[in-house]
Formats: sequence, C-alpha cells, structure tokens
Amino acid sequence: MSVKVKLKPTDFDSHFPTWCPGCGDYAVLMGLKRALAELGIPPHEVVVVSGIGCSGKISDYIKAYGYHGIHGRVLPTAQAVKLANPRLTVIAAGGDGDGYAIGGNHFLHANRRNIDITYIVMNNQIYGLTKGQASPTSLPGHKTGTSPYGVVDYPMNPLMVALAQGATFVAKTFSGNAPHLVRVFKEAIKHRGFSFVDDISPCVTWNRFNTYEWYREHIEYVDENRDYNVHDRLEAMDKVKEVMSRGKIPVGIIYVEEGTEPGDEKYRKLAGGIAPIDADISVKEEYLEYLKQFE
Ligand SMILES: Cc1ncc(C[n+]2csc(CCOP(=O)(O)OP(=O)(O)O)c2C)c(N)n1
Ligand code: SF4
Ligand SMILES: [Mg+2]
Repeated sequence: MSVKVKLKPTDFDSHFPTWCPGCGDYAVLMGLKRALAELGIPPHEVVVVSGIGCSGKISDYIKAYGYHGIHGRVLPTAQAVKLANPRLTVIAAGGDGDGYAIGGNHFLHANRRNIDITYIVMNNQIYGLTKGQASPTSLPGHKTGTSPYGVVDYPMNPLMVALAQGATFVAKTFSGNAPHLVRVFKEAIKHRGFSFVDDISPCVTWNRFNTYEWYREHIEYVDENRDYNVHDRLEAMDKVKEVMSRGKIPVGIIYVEEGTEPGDEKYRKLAGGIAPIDADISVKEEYLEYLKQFE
C-alpha cells in the first residue's frame, strides 16, 4: 500500500544559494520547489539537469536528483534521462548563454523532438557568471565588456524560435511575479511533451540596463484577457509579433498543443514499448559460454 504524503516546498530544500541578493534565479528555485510540491511530485522522482552559469547552480540548490553538466549541453542529457527512465520528472535548467549561444543547436532540435521534459531558461540577457558579457538576447546598444560600443547584433527571439521549431508548450515568465511563475511552471510540468519556459530572471549585478523596473514597464501579460487561440500556433506567433511590435515583452503561456504523442513515447514504441530502465540487460548465458574460449 502506498501512502500519499502532502509535500511542502521545504521538502526540496538543499544548500543555501550563493547567488547575489536580488538575483532573479531565487524566484525560479522557489517557484520550482512550490510547483513540484503542489503537483505532489516527491524529490526522488525528480531530476534537475543544469548547464553552466549562475543559473546552472540550481541543480545544487534543490533536493532532487541532479546533474550539473557542461556548458550548453543541458538538453541532450535531460532528454536522455527521460528516454532512459520515463517515470522521472525531468527539469532542464540553464541560462540564455548556455541555452541560446553554445547550446543553441540543441535548443533548435529539442523543440522538434518533443521529449517530455520541462526546459526553464533563466534569461537575464547577459552572461552573469563570467561577469557580464553580451548574450544572444542582449539588446542592441547594450554596452558590455564584449560590446564596449553597444551590441550590434539582432537579438534572438526564443519564443519565435520555439514556435517555428514545433514546440508543443511555449511560455514566458517573470521572476518578479512569483504566483504567475508557479502557475506556469505547474502547467509546463504537467504538459506531455517538450515544455519550454523562458523566464525573465534579472541579473542585478551585471545587467544594470534590464532591471526589474525596466521589465515591469515593458511586460505585457498575454494570458490575462487572452484575445487569441492559445492552441493555434500561427495565432500565437502573430500575438508575439504584435506585442513586440509595440516595444513590449509578451509574458504568459503563449502556445499549447494538446494530444500530440511525446517523442520519448514514439521512440519507446520502436523499442517494443520497453524503456531502458525496465530492459533486461543481464549478460546472456550463451554469451558467457562464447567468452570462455578467450580465457
Ligand atoms: C565550453 C565552455 N565555454 C565557455 C565557458 C565559460 N562560461 C561559463 S558560464 C558562461 C556563460 C554564462 O551565461 P548564461 O548561460 O547566460 O548564465 P548566467 O550566468 O547568466 O546565469 C560562459 C561563457 C565554459 N564554462 N565552458
Ligand atoms: S551575477 Fe547576476 S546572474 Fe549571477 S548570481 Fe549575481 S545577480 Fe544572479
Ligand atoms: Mg545569462
């Protein structure tokens, strides 16, 4: 008989973070703990795979299984964990540098592969850990150590990339709005398939341009009084374009595709419906016999 225990966010407590006071990543950590507790998913059924950066430290700060990988390689690892053991709730987490620069190629393809994981990008529009270089989402004109005359390049639009690449759940949250963030995280984790959440997570130390105040002035919540069909990909793209054309940032659940079979289930079918965790990997007797000739 299994006993259901009511979970609390503190059940996921681990080390106290070394992030700067005020860093947006604290809200992501708290939001994740709350979302998991409220969904009743216990720590031993969760794996947090993280990249390199301040954001990447999150796997150390949550009591669950954790894998702090190499820069830009969050998604291959997280997808592999889910393929190997579909009973786990897999959270992939990292920064905008990790996910959109060095890991950009993995991001492109994870969207179309639709493995049932949740990917949270703590987007501070800067490389935080390495002291404030420009990232793919830094805005033109932003002066940083690597762009002393201001960023020249056109900024990447992760929401549009995810939508164009076939993502089945696309959302944007803001670390300055914890209740909204928890609500979105819960929906993302519940969604069957690849759930992409780009979180605005201000870096209070190295990005003095995109501050909490700046974001509050620029954010537009698309899920309050929604005026388009959230299940229609083209309408979602139009909405993102329309909000951005007014100089605003669309925040909320942008797009959800329901009923599409997750990629890991498709792959599992090809393997006879058996996940590696359940496969018989014991060495067969006849193979041991065969090996004897080499003794
Ligand atoms: C292969 C490799 N290249 C470069 C680095 C140096 N490096 C560490 S973190 C980082 C960028 C961090 O930025 P981001 O992913 O946005 O995370 P943040 O610190 O802002 O949360 C870089 C370039 C590295 N660790 N490994
Ligand atoms: S440097 Fe920036 S991103 Fe890193 S912990 Fe401090 S505030 Fe957060
Ligand atoms: Mg960053």
